[in-house]
Amino acid sequence: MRFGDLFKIFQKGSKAASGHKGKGKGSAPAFAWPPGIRIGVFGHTNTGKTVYFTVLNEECKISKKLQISVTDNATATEFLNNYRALWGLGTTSEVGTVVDFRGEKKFPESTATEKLLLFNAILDRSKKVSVVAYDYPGEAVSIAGRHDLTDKVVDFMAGCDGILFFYDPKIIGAELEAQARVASFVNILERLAPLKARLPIPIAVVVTKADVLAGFSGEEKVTLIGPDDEYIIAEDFESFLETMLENTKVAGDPSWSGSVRSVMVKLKDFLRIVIGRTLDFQFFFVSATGQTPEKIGTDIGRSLYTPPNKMQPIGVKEPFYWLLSAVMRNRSITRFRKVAKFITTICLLWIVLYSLPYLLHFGYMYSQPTKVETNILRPYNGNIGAASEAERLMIKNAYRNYAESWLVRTFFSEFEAPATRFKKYYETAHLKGATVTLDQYITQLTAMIADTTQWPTFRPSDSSLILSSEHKTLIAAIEGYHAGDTASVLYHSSGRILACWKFFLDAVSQPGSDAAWQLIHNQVGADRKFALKEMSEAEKRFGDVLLSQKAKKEQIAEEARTTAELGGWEARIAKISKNPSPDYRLDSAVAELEIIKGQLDKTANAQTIARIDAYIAEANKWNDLQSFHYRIDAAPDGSHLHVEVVDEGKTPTWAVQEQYVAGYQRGYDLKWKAGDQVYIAIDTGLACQWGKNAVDYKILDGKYSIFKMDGDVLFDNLRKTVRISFNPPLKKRIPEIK
Ligand SMILES: Nc1nc2c(ncn2[C@@H]2O[C@H](COP(=O)(O)OP(=O)(O)OP(=O)(O)O)[C@@H](O)[C@H]2O)c(=O)[nH]1
Ligand SMILES: [Mg+2]
Repeated sequence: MRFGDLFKIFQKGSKAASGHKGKGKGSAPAFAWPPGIRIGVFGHTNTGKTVYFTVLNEECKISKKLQISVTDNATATEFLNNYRALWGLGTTSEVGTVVDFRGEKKFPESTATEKLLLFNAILDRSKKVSVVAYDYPGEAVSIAGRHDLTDKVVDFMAGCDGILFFYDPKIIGAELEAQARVASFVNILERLAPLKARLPIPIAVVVTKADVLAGFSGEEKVTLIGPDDEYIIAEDFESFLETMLENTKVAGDPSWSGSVRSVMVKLKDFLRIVIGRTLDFQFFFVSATGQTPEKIGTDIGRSLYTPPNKMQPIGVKEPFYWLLSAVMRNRSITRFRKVAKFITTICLLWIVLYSLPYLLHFGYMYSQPTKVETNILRPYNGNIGAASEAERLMIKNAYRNYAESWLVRTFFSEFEAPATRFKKYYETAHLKGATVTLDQYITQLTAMIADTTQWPTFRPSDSSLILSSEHKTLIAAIEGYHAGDTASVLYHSSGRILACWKFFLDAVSQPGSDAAWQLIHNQVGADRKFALKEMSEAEKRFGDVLLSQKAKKEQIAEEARTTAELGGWEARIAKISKNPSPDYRLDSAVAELEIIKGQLDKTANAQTIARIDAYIAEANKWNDLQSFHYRIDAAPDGSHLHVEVVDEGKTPTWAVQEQYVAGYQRGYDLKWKAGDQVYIAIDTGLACQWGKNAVDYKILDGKYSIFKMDGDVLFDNLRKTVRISFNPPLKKRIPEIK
């Protein structure tokens, strides 16, 4: 089969697949028709329908191409009666016997009632189909007047799988009648496919009684449109006519050519409707009798003929065979198209279903958490520490919703773990900063406990314990963590530290008691037993130092003894010098030395008084503005600082437009006096307003705030540390009693 042929088949198939819904379309059908391939023979009265069906049945008994076997009694009886009449076989029935004998040959009477013809047809000995055909009085389709059966016949035709239009060439001379017949068939076609829509079913013109046409010579004239000319059906009527007449079969025989032309000209209104609207079209010339019957008289409206002596049907099977083949081809193509459509739908459905999760995930869900995160953190330069609690929770929830969504868990599980990590990060982001800060407080407290000179002062006179402002601030800060969520690690850790601190204070206020130290020992041991896992390194060190202090306590007792032996005030002076706390050395120590000075004998202890005075003078210098030189040893990458010293309670103006960076060897200067506060602003990006609206601030307060600048300065929100060192070191500038 050539590619072109294949294309044609598809075009034909597509016609059948689309549009034709004749049977039972819309409202409930007015007439019920048996199932099977419905073949309509549309023919006016006397066109030879009844004779055709009879001869067809007879012909197909012995044919290989098309076999017909009648399936119901009524049809069999109808065929048999007409057959006997046409072939001139009579019957006589006596009791028990039926005998054939030669009878009068005659054509059947004009059909008076409808007859449903049911039979099975076998095409090419392989394809078996049940066929429903219909014989009826031709008047029913006449345009001239209404007939009882008109609606029924029209209904049958409208639901047909294929139609044969029977045309009687004998009426060619009757111009009006010929036109009326064409018009009534065009009516039917309009019902099948209104306007210019493609005709959904195969249609053929069957010129019956072709034996009366000049030049009709036999089988080779039966089918007009040869396989090579089929394309012309898709063109227009003029081209069609021209091609048909040029056809060698026709052209070779002038009288036949004339007959074909006159038939086609009469049918032009019909052909104009059909040509160009279908590829399933054919034109047949058939004769049921072969020879032209002899006229024997006239009846109302028609001449009477007698069938020829020998019935030699020509081309009777062809139209039926062609029509059934076309219907079946269309059916299989329709089936194929249905399967193709089904597969296409399944494929599309699969594509949509398969890509839907991807579209949803990558087109929408995937970007949701990062969008929320970016939008919230943009104003803070990406610093979560600067975001509020609600904002942090919003980001956390966005990641949680993403990670826990059904879609991600089902189809994109590899994204679940990273999203969960982000969620966890934002869950504890605030805690991380807090943990770092708490650890710093713990480390400071550990340093105080480690250094006995920083212990709270115990006054044996009234057994009172004096806590420095540093002690108080630090403990208050740690107490701040022992609030809120009682299940948090911070709550637990601060709780343990505070408990130990209480025991430590008891121990300090009972210098001679081992029991108090034993309690500390027990407490630290218990904490480690139950909570070692959640202890930070800082807390562990805190415990270590507390435990070691029991041993130190012995040492202190020893020192105390030695001091007592050395004599009162010298020992007190020595103790003062040992205390490294700037607050103590610059304030409390001065007050204490004044007291000692008052107790000393001016002449006997003149030298000592001079030493004390020198010390006090040095200490007092801190109350005046002094210059300090410092360097920034380390700071977060790309960051710079702004530093402003203000009087207590004042706010910085950030008027100095300078940026201080880590590693600048020449260092920086500032002027400071006791009570001043130091504001340090840190900027991490390029945007800089000389300290205004900085990424984070550190305010150093307290009377000797400058000492807080010496060493690590933690920026709480940023959770980054800046290391600053003074030159000369601040501790070296604290006066000593020489
Ligand atoms: N020349 C010729 N005449 C035929 C042929 N077949 C039928 N006729 C004539 O046409 C007449 C009508 O044939 P029918 O088969 O009864 O026609 P019909 O279409 O059934 O007519 P209604 O039943 O009235 O609708 C016959 O009586 C014959 O005279 C044929 O093959 N050749
Ligand atoms: Mg009839």
